[in-house]
Amino acid sequence: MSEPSIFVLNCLNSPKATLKPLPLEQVRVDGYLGSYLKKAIEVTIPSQYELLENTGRIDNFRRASGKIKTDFQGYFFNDSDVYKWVEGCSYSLLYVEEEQREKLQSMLNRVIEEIVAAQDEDGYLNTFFTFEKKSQRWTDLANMHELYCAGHLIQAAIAHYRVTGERKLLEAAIRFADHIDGVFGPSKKRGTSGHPEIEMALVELFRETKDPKYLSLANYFVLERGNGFAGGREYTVDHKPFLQLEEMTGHAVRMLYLCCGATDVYLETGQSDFFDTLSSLWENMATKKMYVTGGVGSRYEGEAFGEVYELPNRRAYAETCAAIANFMWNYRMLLVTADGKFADLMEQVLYNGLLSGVSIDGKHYFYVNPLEDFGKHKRQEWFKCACCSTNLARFLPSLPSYIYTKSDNAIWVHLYEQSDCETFIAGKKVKLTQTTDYPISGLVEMTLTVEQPVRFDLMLRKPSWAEDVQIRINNEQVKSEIQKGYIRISREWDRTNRIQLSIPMNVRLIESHPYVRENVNKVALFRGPILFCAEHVDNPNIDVLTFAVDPRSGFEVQLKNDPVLGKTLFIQGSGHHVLTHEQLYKEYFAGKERKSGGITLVPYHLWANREAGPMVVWLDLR
Ligand code: FUB
Ligand code: ZN
Repeated sequence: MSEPSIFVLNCLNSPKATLKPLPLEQVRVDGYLGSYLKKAIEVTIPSQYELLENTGRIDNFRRASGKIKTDFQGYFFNDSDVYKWVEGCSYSLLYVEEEQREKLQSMLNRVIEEIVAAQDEDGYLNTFFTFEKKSQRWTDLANMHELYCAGHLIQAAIAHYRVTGERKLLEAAIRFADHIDGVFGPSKKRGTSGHPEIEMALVELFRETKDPKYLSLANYFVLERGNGFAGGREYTVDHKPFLQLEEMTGHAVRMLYLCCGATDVYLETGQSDFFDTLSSLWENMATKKMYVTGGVGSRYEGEAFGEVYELPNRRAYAETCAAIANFMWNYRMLLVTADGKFADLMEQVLYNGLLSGVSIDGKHYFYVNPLEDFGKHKRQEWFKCACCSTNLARFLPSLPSYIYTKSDNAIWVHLYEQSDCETFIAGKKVKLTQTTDYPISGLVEMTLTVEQPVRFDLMLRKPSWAEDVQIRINNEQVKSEIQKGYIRISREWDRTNRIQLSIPMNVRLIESHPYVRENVNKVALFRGPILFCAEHVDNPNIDVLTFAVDPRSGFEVQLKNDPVLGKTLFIQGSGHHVLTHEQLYKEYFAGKERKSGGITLVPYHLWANREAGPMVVWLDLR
């Protein structure tokens, strides 16, 4: 067997990577997140293959290679959906038994054959810019997504090569990357993409091939922003040079993909001004522009970040792609810094504004993730712009990557999840197993096995929301030191060690900054990392939108087996219901009639899987 080497990000040799990812082959995930992974492989990936065929996305490649004569179908950036699916399907091959692997492999081979056949002699590959549109190549970088699609191709090809060892798609991606490198640069055609994405892809291609020209090109594309080549607009993050950015503005996915790419460049080059810019952008987003779900991009108009504290609930945009991008950026910042605040945010967005994007059946999606609704917002099987659905198809199969990392003399646990991993620390083979139903309970039983007694650190994330995390090692309570959000356990480990972690999972009431005017005098309920909401289907006799919760009467948590949602936590609270008037405006009257009663809440990421009806996250306070 060859050395495990399948990384989503291979930054083992990146000078600024404090933490190193573990290869996917060394991690098995089998709990709450594992159920999403399994569904992605069994349902999402195969069903999306059919949709890619039925919506003409794969035919666009057949058309470009001259195999069929039809019109181009759909949006000009539809190639990217196929590439994202290839990336997710490639990772999926790792986790399945032979029969399923053969099925996935044959879908993948068919798609890859069509992609490769559509490539031009000179390496160019984009099915929109063929035939009569050929002369328009690279003429509208601000709007036409050629570099964006190229980025997704490169990422898909690297994933496919890493999983299968087959070079066909990788060679095509390299030919296209070389073509791009031949066109763009400071002394060639100047330009940068209206939709970032190519930057992180080129850095990964540098990591894969070791050819420094790809890193230089990525660096160039980041630094060429602000010179008007991508439209000069805030929307395309071309209004200022990257190093002068201070605020998260413009199109959220574009902004976040740029931050991911710039962090990747920093991981390799260590240019400190990159990191300073990224840190202040992160502060701006995490403290002033992010929903409690971890979702970002509050405006429909331009799918964009709003002003500071502009976080409307019903009109929240919070695109699923932006949640995925937020996770991806925080993961990169975590690799640089080993600071738990980034892993906290990964967890926050994952369990709330990201998993909300996919239905419990694995084949319906949200593009937009509001925090309040009148009952009209429903999951869809597909979208004309399918960016979010296919982004979920590529992201979910990469989940095992984010649970553990290692550093010179430590193994790190970032996410609690039934799982195990194997790696070498201090030259010794180490196996770590987590047995837990987290986030249903906060109890995590770990077994750490080493070949021979050896000294190293076990770094366990202490969620910032958990006051008092208890740890027992081999049945003894231990005192531990906290280092940037991680519990550091430093010792010589016996061959077998039992670690028990108890994370308090009490119901927590969260309020927002008073400048988020919509949330004044309201609270949101969390239990552990999970944000709850109230849906009409669990509360048929009350109006959830106007219910006022009374925190003094306490909350009860129940684990129930819901026919649609499966094993699910519900929170019961009580309060009162104001019997409101029907008029839009009327003379104020203080002595409103109130009716006491209860309210049931369900994890936000599970909403809209059952009967449609109003939903609310921020509850009025009694
Ligand atoms: O433009 C490509 C993708 O489509 C963006 O990332 C999404 O926001 C959607 O507009
Ligand atoms: Zn999207």
